[in-house]
Amino acid sequence: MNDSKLIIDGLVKNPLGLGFSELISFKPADQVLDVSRFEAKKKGDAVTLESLLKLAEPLPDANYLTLHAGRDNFHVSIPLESVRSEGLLVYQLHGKPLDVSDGGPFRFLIKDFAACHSAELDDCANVKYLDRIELSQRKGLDTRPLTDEAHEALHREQVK
Ligand SMILES: Nc1nc2c(c(=O)[nH]1)N[C@H]1C(S)=C(S)[C@@H](COP(=O)(O)O)O[C@H]1N2
Ligand SMILES: [Mo]
Repeated sequence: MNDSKLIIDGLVKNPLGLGFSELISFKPADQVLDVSRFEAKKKGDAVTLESLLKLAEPLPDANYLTLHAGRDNFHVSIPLESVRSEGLLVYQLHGKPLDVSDGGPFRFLIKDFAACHSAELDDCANVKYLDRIELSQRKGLDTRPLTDEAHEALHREQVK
């Protein structure tokens, strides 16, 4: 049994904790099957960020969305408006919760992401082991590497 919950909190009307069983019962229009069509190397099925936000109801002063991965202390903060229609939450592969080896149980994915280190919505913002989405007025924690050296080191660390 996988009972991990994804928390959505901060500047929202309805703070949420959602698990596999809730996500799998989202309606078909909110489901995005087979994310490999956006980028061949990513895999699994997702729900749209928009469907999560519809439930959580961000407050008017929520300007930033911060993606937290406690597992390896990785965090990314991006302007909410830029990611609203682009964000996906990957949560299953072949009908089972997404494995940690694939960045699960929850993995954020931007449909049209830029190359690492080239824009706000870059591959580095595709946060694995996501456990919390936090809405805030100002930019939140962002631990994406700033230099090419630090970025290369992070990528080396991630090679399985
Ligand atoms: N939790 C977590 N998510 C992460 C990272 C990380 O170090 N930890 N690295 C990021 C970076 S720098 C990149 S380029 C992508 C790589 O995704 P991939 O493993 O699917 O290629 O994951 C991003 N998500
Ligand atoms: Mo990256």
